Amino acid sequence: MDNRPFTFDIALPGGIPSTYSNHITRRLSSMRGQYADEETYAALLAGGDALLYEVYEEQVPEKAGELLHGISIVHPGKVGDEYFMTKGHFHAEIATAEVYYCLAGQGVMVMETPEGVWAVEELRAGKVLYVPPRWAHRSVNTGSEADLVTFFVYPAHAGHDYGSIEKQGFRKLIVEQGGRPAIVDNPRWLPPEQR
Ligand code: S6P
Ligand code: ZN
Repeated sequence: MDNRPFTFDIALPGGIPSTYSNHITRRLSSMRGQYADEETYAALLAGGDALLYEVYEEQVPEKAGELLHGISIVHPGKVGDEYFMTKGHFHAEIATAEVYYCLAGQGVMVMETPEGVWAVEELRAGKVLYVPPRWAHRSVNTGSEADLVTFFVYPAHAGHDYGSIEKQGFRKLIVEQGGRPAIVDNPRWLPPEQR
């Protein structure tokens, strides 16, 4: 691709970009081992491979200096009492940050460092979230009907490291309790010195 400036539109209050070169879809089957309620996960999967989230990206060269950006859409739903969410990752180049801007919906970003320091921040339309270098991040849709739509931008050489999150998940889970989202401990999570 050439390196001329380019523009694109995203219909507000949160839609699909008018142009994009990459569309990533993630279904229930790609989240094996990620939801705490494994029985409900297996039962849901037996009934069909639901589409959990989608990413629309405009591709740029994946090298330092470039910025990758696009739209992430997490659909509403739950596995047991745990809300639909992204897999979550560290950046492979761990010292790279990311900015999210929430365009529509309700949710949270679950984050943690390799040392196990954690944070959960609310996402709602209009909210900007800065994910600092070294913080793994996962978007969770806590809405009952609407998509959670965010615009993201991060260094194009950052890459994705899914490994440690796939093994044991994040330290905190986001579950529905009494009709509201709650932050609870992940029983599978171990501190770094016990892994
Ligand atoms: C990339 C950025 C987002 C996520 C997307 C899907 O650094 O954080 O584009 O890739 O939200 O999440 P995941 O964890 O499946 O890549
Ligand atoms: Zn990221």
